[in-house]
Amino acid sequence: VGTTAWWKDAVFYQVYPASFQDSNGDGWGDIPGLISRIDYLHRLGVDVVWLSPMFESPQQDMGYDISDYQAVYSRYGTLEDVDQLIEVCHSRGMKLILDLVVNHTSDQHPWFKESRSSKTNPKRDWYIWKPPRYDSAGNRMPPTNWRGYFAGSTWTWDEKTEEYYLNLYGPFQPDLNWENAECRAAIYDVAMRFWLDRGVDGFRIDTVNKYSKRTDFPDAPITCPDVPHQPAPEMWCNGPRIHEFIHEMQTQVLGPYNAVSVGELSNTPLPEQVLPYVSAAARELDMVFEFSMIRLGTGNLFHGKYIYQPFPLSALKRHVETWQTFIEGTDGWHTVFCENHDNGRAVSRFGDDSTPELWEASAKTIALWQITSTGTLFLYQGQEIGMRNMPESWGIEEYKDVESLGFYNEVLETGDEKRIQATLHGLRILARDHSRIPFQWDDSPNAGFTEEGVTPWMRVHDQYRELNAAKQLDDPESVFSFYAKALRLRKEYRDIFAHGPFKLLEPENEALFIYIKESDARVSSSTTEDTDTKRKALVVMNFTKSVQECPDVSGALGCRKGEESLLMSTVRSGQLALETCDELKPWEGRVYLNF
Ligand code: TEU
Repeated sequence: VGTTAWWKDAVFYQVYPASFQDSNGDGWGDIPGLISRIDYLHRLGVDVVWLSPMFESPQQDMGYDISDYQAVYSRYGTLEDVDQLIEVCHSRGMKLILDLVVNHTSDQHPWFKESRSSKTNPKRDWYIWKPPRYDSAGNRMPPTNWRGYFAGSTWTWDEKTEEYYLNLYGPFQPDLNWENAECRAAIYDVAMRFWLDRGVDGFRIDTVNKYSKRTDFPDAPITCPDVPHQPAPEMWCNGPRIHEFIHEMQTQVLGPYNAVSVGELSNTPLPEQVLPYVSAAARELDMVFEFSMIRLGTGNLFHGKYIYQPFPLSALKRHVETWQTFIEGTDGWHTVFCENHDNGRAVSRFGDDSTPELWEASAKTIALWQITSTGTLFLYQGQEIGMRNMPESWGIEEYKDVESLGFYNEVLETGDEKRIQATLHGLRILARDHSRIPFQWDDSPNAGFTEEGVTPWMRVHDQYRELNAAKQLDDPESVFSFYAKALRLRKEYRDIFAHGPFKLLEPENEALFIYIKESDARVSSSTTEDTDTKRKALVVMNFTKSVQECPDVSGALGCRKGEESLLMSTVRSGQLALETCDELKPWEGRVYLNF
């Protein structure tokens, strides 16, 4: 009922190929391994698989440094494996989207090899080259004082042609020059049409707001006087031509192929900045990831990102409220997510994994929060079984991520012991590595991720014998079973959960997270539309480890006492006696309906 695009109700699931399932015993996940697990995803209720980069790459940023957009990194498999994955997904009524990484290539990409070969090479202008500056003592300096995402300057000196090239990320990730129309045309052809022609259904678009930089390349204000390079996301985020470029990508490629698109929109904290990307009339993107909520706990995005900043529940609720409501009354759409490959695990960051009981309760309550939220729902591999951050006891040698190590090595050089310990503490909560340890399938050696006796590329969590999918699949009370059931209910009550307007209650309450979701008449199958009998849900979640008083449910729902019904509870069945509903157990979540 209600003509809404398929991707608004679809459940997306991000697979990080290196860590999902190894099929050939090299300790590295691969596409045949993923294919062997598609039925598991189908059973969970996944409609679309988002596969993080599996392209040819030197793997210095886990495949977000691509050296050939039309080849598959050998440890992941072959082009034929991808064709088979597309076939297997489509045969189950599922879809597949790939990761489109076109802000930069690897420095090993032929385009860059040509561009750096000489100042007159036809592809010189496909990347961003600038002559050096010199300080008063005649020392060579980068063109600007900008700091990149992995610590250090955004400029790398190239001896051969004696110029710097721009790299917002690692020196091995030179930025493509989107000002060059020939370069953009090649991106659309080589990185996009090639895969759409093979049957891929769309893209998650990496760093989607960074293609248009300030072309005057000014220095950034000095905000971190103790380091030579300054945070400057305003120099390359949401730049002067970004909407022109994204609109061009839509009209030239995404639209003609009817490809679904979800953009990664970091450093864009204002709704009025986000709406232009997702307004249907603008014909840019279908939806975006906005990062304010998931960034909670990180310090200053750049220099202090891994100095952990505790935050109150009210801060999380305010971000949720902003992003649950900003599309109301507009032709925009949004996404719901709390995990991905760039962040620590939700149950460790926003829940409580300090005891098995609190871990299970908070993992389920996080599931309730996600599943009752408006927008397209994205799950990250392992979230559905409550996978946790690496044990605190693990040392820095278990962290492989170029960003984690960039920040750690930078602080190590300062010799500031206090800051070093603070950075390690922050990494133990926030590092991108936590979401990249091998998927815990079962209690066999290496958690069933790879064969016994093989050393996986990252260490398997010590707790895999207790926390694994096999243990949960047939337990009706497990985190997995809760997700599967809740996903079905999200579909059944899509007018309320996936589409309905959000209203936060008790915003300053630092223990309870309570909101009302109403039915969106445009997609509702029920006929009663007058306001007081409009279908509504009340979501009540205890975000603490202590018992809390339950609010007045019928009052909040605006219905007569006893008319409300309990749709979902995170408490194991049999433990919840309705007559004691005036108390919420630690990390208990409930969803009531007013019908
Ligand atoms: O992330 C872009 C991005 O902004 C993140 O790098 C995030 O801001 C961060 O972790 C630094 O603060 C995308 C990919 O998701 C990430 O894995 C890649 O490392 C990055 O782009 C470069 O391609």
